[in-house]
Amino acid sequence: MNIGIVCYPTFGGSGVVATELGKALAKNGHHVHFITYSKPGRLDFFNENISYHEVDAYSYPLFDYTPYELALASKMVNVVEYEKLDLLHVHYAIPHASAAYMAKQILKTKGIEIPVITTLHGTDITLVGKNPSYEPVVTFSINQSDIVTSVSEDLKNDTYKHFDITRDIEVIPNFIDLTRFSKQKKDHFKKAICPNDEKLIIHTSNFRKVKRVQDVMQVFYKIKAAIPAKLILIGDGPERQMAETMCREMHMCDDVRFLGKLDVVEEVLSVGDLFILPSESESFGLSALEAMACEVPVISSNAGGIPELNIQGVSGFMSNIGDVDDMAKNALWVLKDENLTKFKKAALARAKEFDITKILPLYEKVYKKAVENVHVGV
Ligand code: GMT
Repeated sequence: MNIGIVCYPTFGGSGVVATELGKALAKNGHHVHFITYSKPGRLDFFNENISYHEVDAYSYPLFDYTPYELALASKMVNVVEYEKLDLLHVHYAIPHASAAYMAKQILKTKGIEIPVITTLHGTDITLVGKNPSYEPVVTFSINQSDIVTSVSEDLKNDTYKHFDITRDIEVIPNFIDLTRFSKQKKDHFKKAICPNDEKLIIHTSNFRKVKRVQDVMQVFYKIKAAIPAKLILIGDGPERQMAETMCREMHMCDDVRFLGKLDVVEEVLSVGDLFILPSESESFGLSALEAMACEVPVISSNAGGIPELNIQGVSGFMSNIGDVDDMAKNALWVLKDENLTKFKKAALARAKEFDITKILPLYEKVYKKAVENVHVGV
């Protein structure tokens, strides 16, 4: 198939899922056209089945806000028409689903029927989408998509709760490429970070408020009070300064490293003993799945779709949002030498259930259905 993928090219989870999906589809023989405003981070290689179309949003002194959505819709029209796409798959509703709706209507006037598949990822529903500034457009564009998927049951339920949705939403969970995310031998790295065999705790996020990075610092403080441990934080965002200040005030700077944004997360995860994800809201928790694939058990909150991934007492533990005492207690239990190996194995076993080879056919099935329905005029 000739597939158009529209996504954010940034480090965020939805962009990662869209890019990895496109790469896997290309490997399976489809031609994938990425349409976005800059090249996605994980697309820095040549593949004959992958094309990249940059959206160039022309600005003008009159505009206080550049109308990106219009430029995106125009680019979609152009690519669908000239590359003869079979479908458009847009990731993250805002503004991709409404731009796709507009492109679809324009293409209709040219005699081209293009099915639009919208995948909901999380904050497009739980945080941003339900804001009155966007809600009517999000509701409309979800209802107008040919097929809608969400990355967890919880996100699907949230979508029905917050929007007046009149159509089915299919759940297709996020996935992991185990050929990339698997434990690598990085003993020298572990030795450099943990010279005295300390336990290594890892957190990865975009450091937004929903991630509750302050809880990561609190939990680590409590772990460190009980056993020798180090903390690595990967990523960057608005709460990083707060976390660094907390780190100084708690006198733990010698044991905490902020690595910023990193392409090779799997190399760090390979030497981790425990992953912390205390989010206030999380539709799925892709970062936790990446950790589990590298044999790192997860201490998390029980927010959103996390319980669909992390199995209580098996791949790690979940606590109520903000319950840092319980998180620290569970972390210390997992980190006990007699328990750790069992949890690491269980984390990997759970991750294998989300292997991309199992999830890719679900998307291919959706694509087939969307294209068939368009041809029979459903
Ligand atoms: O985590 C974020 O805030 C980024 C956001 C995104 O869309 O880029 O992530 C969301 O989508 C990911 C991929 O489907 C999910 O794994 C994350 O759980 C979800 N984040 C939230 O719901 C907060």
